[in-house]
Amino acid sequence: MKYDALPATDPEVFDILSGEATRESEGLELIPSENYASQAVLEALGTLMTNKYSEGTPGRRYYGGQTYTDQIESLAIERAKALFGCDHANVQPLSGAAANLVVFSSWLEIGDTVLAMDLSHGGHLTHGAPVTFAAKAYNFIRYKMKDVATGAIDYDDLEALALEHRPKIILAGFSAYPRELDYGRFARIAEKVGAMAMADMAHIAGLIAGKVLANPFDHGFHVMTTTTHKSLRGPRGAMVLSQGKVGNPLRAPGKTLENLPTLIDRAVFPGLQGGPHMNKIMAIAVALREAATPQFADYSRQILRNAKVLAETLMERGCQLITNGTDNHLMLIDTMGSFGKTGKEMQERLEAVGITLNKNAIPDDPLPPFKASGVRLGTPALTSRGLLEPHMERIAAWIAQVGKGEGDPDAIRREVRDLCLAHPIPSGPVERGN
Ligand code: DSN
Repeated sequence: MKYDALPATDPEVFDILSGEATRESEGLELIPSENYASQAVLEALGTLMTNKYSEGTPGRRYYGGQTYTDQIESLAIERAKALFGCDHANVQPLSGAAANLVVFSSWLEIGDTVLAMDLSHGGHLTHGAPVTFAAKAYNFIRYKMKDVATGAIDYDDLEALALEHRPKIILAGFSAYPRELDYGRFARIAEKVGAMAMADMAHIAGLIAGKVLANPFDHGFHVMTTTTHKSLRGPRGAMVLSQGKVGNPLRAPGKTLENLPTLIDRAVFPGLQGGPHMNKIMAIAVALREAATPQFADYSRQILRNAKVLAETLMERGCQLITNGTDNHLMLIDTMGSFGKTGKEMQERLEAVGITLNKNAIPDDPLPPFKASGVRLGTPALTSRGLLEPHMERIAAWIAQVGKGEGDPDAIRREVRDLCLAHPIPSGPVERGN
């Protein structure tokens, strides 16, 4: 992309931007929650829509001058509803953590119980890890994988936990779980105990949009949260999607599932946030349009094909994968078990050859999270730059070489850069304009 004013106004900032552009262009991005937004998304993000305050929802704002903010937010909402098949979308949450808190605060009273996946078994920090505000406000009960070798969840145990603790929310979702969930079973358990069925699909929203993974709404879920920048490939933001009657509490007050859309809107504003970021909402609208195309469905299929080959080749080359494979875009390597190296050490050694991934806890990890016994990796960003199955085999070989301390790191770095330069990132280089 070309920049006219920035290099002259603030050369220091432009230098930092150029550095990041080089890093992204010349290195392989394997963090499964990261991706490359398209040039169209970046253009929408960098607009004067950032100038406008617009607390409220389309048609019900607190400040004047909302003709175009109403248009763009309504467009984003309609596109989100159509893509994911739901009654309502709130596109204002600033991040996935905020979106999850929106749902909790819309539905729960302080002290109420939530049943969610344990952090070291793949759940997310915001699903009740003790360090979070939500864990201080609500009572989280955690379920785990029954069998780490396959990733299987014992749904009879889950049902027994639900019957014992009577949660108000049962949360299905993850940030480090490589297997598909049985959403129908989750929803039936939620119904049995009168709980809301909530999915956090931040990692897999693009794969649901591309129809290569199951959509929890097709299985009776009431609400889903997602970020917009992972496999969905939009700007950094989030959405809360729900079933229910839009505007209902105005006619029939109360915390009922029918009223969910309005409870969620009110939890966003005035409950937790102020003015929405309209430039970001404009970019979300663009990303949602892109995600509804046949090309995006092809992209989603390729993410899964690439992940299968990456996982299989890693295992052939001596990497122990948690659950022994993947059904989605991500995988976890037990680096202590595979190479006697902590996740931190593997992350640093791989970064030195131009491969970025993140250290990650493995189930019931004895090491602290800043060291961790594993690394997490995935294929959405690799696939966005057009890399295919044969490239996954090469990448797996580099990771295994680094793990075993084989090969010349400088030579690997050169090969990684060559591969990257042959497959540019979608938004192209950062360049000076005039
Ligand atoms: N930080 C995101 C991830 O990497 O999974 C989730 O918040």
